[in-house]
Amino acid sequence: MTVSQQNSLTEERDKLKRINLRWMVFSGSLYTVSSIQKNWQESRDDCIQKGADLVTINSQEEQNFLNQFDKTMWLGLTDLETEGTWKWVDGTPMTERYWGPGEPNGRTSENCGHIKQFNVGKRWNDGNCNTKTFWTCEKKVSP
Ligand code: 2F8
Ligand code: CA
Repeated sequence: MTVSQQNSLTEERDKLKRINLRWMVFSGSLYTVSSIQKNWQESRDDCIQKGADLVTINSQEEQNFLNQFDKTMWLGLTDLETEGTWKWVDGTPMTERYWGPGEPNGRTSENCGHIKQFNVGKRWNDGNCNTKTFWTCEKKVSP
C-alpha cells in the first residue's frame, strides 16, 4: 500500500469514527458521553472540535438525565476567570446549583466543575482542572 493510500484510509477511518459518535437527544440538545478520560481543557477542546461544548446543566431534569450515565464527568463550569465566580462556558447564568456538601472548596487549586457522584441529590465538585476524568459534550439544537 502506498503512503497516499494509507493516508486516505486513515482519513476515512477518522471520518467514520466521527459519524459513528452516538449522540443522544434530550430536551432540545444532543449529548455524547466520553469513554476515555482527559483534563478539563482537553475535554472542552474535544467538544468544540465536534461542534459542541462541555455540557451545561440548566434543570433538575437535565441533571437526572446525566446521572443515568453513572460517570464522574466534567461540566462546562469554571471559575478560572474570576476566583469564586462560577460561570457556564456558554455564558448562561448558573441558576441551578447542585454542589455537594462543602463544595466548592478548592479555591485557587480547583477551578473546574464536575459531577463527582451520581444518583444522589447534589454532587457537583470543584476539582483540579488538570485531573483526567470523563466528560460530556452538549450541542444545543433549539435555543
Ligand atoms: O472530599 C471532597 C474532596 O474530594 C477530593 O479531594 C480529596 C476532590 N479532589 C478532586 O476531585 C481533584 C476535592 O475537590 C473534593 O472537595
Ligand atoms: Ca472541591
